[in-house]
Amino acid sequence: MMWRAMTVSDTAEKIKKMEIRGAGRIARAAVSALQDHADHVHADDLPGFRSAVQLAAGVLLATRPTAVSLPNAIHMVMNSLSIDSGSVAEARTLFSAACTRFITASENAVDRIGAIGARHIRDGDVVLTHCNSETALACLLQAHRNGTRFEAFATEVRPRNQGHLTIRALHDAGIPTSFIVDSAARYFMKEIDLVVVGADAITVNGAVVNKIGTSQIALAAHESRTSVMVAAETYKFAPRTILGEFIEIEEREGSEVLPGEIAAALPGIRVRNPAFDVTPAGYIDLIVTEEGAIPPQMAYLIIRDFLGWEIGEFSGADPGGWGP
Ligand code: RUB
Repeated sequence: MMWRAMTVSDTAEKIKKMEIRGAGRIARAAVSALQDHADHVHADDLPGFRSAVQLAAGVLLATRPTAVSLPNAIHMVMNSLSIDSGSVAEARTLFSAACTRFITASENAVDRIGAIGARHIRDGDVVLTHCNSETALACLLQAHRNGTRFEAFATEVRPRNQGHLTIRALHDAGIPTSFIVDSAARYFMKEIDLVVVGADAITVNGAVVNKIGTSQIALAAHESRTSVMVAAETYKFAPRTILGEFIEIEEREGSEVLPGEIAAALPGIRVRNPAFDVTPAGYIDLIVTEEGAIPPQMAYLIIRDFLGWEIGEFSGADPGGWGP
C-alpha cells in the first residue's frame, strides 16, 4: 500500500511547506491523513496495526513544532488504540471513529467560538486582526452576519503574507477593511477598539503563542488600553506547560525573509526568522474557547477540565485526555 503511505508523507510535506497552515487546519489535516492511513494499511495483528499508525503519527508530528493542536489532536485519536479491541478490523473502526469525532468537534468548535466571540464585537468598533486565523475570522464573520456594523484592520504578516488570505475573506464577506503593514500596527492602535487573534498554543499561565508580531501588537494595545481577545479551541492549550515545559518556537528558513540572491551577496549577514512569539497573559483580556470565554489566568482550568491533566497527578505517564 505504498501510495497510502505517500498520503501521510504528502500531508506532512504540505504542512512543512505551509500549503496546509493554521493550527486548526494542521490538526484536522493530520488526523484525516492518519485516518486514511489506518483505514488502508496492511497489518497481520493488533501490535502491527498500532505500530503502523504510530509510525505515521510520528511523521506528522515532526512537521512543525509550535502548534500544540497537532500533538493534542494526534494523541487524542491515538488514545483509541489503547482501548482493547478483539481484531485489527475492530481497532480500525474504533480509530476511524475517533478521527471523525475529532474532525467534527474541531469544526464545531470554530463555529461555537465564532458565535461567542461575535458578542464581544460592538456596533461602531474597529477590530484589528493579525495573521490568518480561522477562529479569529469566525468571530468577525459571525458578528457581520449578526448585523453588527464594524470595520476591520488586517496586517500584512511578513514574511509569508497570510494577511492576503485574511483580506480576501473579509472582502468576500463585505466587511469594510483596511490593510496595513505589520509595523503600522502601533501607529493605528489609537483607532482600534479590539484586537482579535488566534493561537497556536496557550500555556498554563495564560500566555499565548501565535504568529510573530502578535506580542508587539498586544503590547501596543496594552499601551493604548485596547482590548485583546484570543480565539482558540480547547485543544490549543498545552498540558505539558504544567510541568514547566516550554513551547518550541519554530524558526524558519532565512530565504523566506531575504531573497537568496541578496543573501548570497551578503555572506556576513545571518537572517533570523521566528514564525511565532509569546504574548504574556497580562496583555490579553479574554480567551474565547468553544466552552466559553475565560480570562487567560483561568487557562489551567481548561487544561484540567477539558484536556484531563491535573497538577500533582503527573508521574511521567500520559494521564489521557487530549494531552500530548
Ligand atoms: C498561523 C497562526 C494562526 C494560528 C491560529 O501561523 O499563527 O494565528 O495558527 O489559526 P502559520 P487557526 O500561518 O505559520 O501556520 O485559528 O486557523 O487555527
